[in-house]
Amino acid sequence: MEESHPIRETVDKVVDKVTDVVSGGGPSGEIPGRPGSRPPTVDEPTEPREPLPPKPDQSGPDPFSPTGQSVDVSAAERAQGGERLTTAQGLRLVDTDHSLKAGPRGPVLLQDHHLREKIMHFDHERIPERVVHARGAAAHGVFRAYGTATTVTRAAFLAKDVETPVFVRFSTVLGSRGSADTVRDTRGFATKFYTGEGVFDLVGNNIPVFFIQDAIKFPDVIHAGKPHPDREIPQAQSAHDTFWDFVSLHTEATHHTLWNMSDRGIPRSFRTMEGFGVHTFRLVDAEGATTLAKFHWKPKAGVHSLVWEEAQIISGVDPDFHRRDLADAIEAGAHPQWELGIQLFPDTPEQTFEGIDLLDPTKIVPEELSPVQPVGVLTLNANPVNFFAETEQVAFHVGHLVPGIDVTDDPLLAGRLFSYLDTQITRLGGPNFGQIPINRTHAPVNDMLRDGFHQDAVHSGVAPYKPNSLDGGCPFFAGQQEGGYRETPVQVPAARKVREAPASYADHFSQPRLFWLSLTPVEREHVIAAYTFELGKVYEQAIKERNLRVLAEIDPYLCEQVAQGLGLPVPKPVNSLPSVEPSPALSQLGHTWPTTGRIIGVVVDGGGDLDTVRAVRQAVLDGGMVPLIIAPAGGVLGADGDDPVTVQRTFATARSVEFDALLLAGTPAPGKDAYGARDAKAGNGTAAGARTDPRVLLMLGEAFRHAKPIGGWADAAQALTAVGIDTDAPGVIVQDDAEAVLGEVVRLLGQHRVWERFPTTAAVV
Ligand code: HDE
Repeated sequence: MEESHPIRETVDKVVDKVTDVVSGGGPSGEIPGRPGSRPPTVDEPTEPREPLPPKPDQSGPDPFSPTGQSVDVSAAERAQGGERLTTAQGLRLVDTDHSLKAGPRGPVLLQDHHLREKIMHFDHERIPERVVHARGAAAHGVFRAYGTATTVTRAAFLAKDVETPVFVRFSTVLGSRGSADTVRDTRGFATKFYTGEGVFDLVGNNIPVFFIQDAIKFPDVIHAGKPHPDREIPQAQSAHDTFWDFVSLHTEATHHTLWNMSDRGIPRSFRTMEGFGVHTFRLVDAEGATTLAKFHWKPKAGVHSLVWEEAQIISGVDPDFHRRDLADAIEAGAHPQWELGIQLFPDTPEQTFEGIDLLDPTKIVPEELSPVQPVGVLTLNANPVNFFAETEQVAFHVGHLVPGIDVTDDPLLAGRLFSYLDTQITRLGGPNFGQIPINRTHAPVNDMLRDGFHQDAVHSGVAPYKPNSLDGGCPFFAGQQEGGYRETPVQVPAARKVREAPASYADHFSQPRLFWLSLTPVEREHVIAAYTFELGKVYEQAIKERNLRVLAEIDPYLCEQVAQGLGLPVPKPVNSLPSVEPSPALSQLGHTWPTTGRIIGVVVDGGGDLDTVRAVRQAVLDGGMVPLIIAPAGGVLGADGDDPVTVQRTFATARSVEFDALLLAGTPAPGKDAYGARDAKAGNGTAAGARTDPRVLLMLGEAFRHAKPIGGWADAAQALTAVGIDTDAPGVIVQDDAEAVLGEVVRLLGQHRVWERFPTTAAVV
């Protein structure tokens, strides 16, 4: 479905003006990844021209004033202007490559104001990265409400067919800004809705529970997860002593940790992640009646994860895997979509549902007990124009609420309500971060807040206080009818001041067991492998043993298998295993999903039947997927004909992990660079008798191990046999008819992986 972003039209018009110089058409039908909106020339350009517009798939923050007033310029017009290089003050410059010197070999002069300004600005280009969630990627989009939530909330943006612009930022939690995307970690899923009633931020994660039940422990859990403070290793991962020390001493972390060790900790892409608001919120309808609710984002593409070996290879081969995937998908027109859903619970004084404490953020409510009811659809349809201005400077806050949505007394949420404003003071340099374009509300602002660093608004009037007479008493309060926000007058039980948690918070193991039992055998194998890997990286024996004791409280088989991998004795559980009902909805397997935006690698040799390759390539594009041609060398194939085929990857640059499925147009002979000194992946590739390029064999072996569909035609069977893959193995399709092969491969892709390739041990079945 094609959704249009509000300022997309303007950008499109600007782009139209330069279509005569832009090679190719729009984004669809093209291979994503073109770096600019106009291809470069080989020679350094010599003719002055206006700055280039953004690419057609990109869009900046909507044009609103610092006080939420609409501004009648396009985002493109708010970028740099003029065709000549200037200083920050607009002074035109004749040179920026040489400092002002007393002679060509003389000392640099202090009077060089241009050098001084240029270096001063550069010296201050960086701002502190987020203390958590530093690594992220974002996109613009639109949220369209179904109207199904109006029975429980008066939030105007949830009324039928209302369209609200949004900006969504995905992130990892532990790593620094430059860390790899595919590490095992929780992912952030933060959405800024620019509603007509003010900004609403839904700042969630891809895991529905959290490590701790009280915000006061947040610095502790993060200190434990971050790299060790002495050597600053390891980066962006939990496989180290301090993390496992913490989670085994605070067993409330067991549920979240188990999710991290499951496939949810290594998503295939942001597009295939669920999102969760985690806390219980309070919805308020037009009459003031309240309902408790949990928010869920359901990806239309289905929940899909990497396998661990893939994740590790990608960390080296393409550390930007997730951000590239998101940007490429949007550029290719495969706009990712999620449905927003809510689970609803009666707002009773106990704030529990079926015995589950709704204020405990380490607990879920299984969908089988309370279904997720869809309330609208989110479509991401534009990439940011500038990463720093938008993705880096966006500031989310759980306290950005709109009428109809209120918070509850979850103590973790309370800490967050303080934290998200506080952190921006350091990160974005003062209290006016709400005026940075990406953070600007689309609702008029009249707040009586004044001055401060980076004040962009020019406030008029002399009486920013209330009541006043000098400014005519303005601004006035809003009654509820005018959209005034009123906190729900919830009854607070009479109590003593204590530093204590409610008794129900002491149950740390029933829901981890519920999650474990809800997984399919192959998903459980992955959990066992993840614990064994991570605890295997722990140095201290005592910490490993303590974590095995935690696993004993979840499941004996899980504990025994991990203990076996660690070479340690199996502890007995202290408590009897809780009896719980599994929730099949928690498994990622067993469904079929759309394949839009999936990536298919097509391995070709230099010669061969190009017409078939062209036809397959077109069929992949027509199916909304991305074909990447992998050949012995770069450039184009069939350059002398009318329809040359551009090569996207070579045997030297390609690695199986980039592709969701592989197609083999025959068996390519060793390329000219297929020898170890040039490309170690090739090993001794040109050894006498080698008939297939060894890099292709490596790709096939990995794709097979990672349970990806593999198809082939012509003499493809030869390469498969050379690497020891049975052509009758599950998910291996070799036939003469290439398009039939593609059809079957795409069908298998709909199930995400060829799961039959992962036989499981009998005991977990
Ligand atoms: Fe955050 N968290 N958090 N968090 N969080 C931040 O805010 C914090 C928690 C989440 O893309 C920070 O602007 C505390 C739960 C996301 O910009 C900071 C506590 C959940 C993002 C902060 C939590 C989240 C953040 C760092 C415990 C899921 C990235 C920079 C009480 C429901 C947003 C910033 C983005 C970011 C504090 C727990 C999600 C320091 C104190 C639970 C997705 O304010």
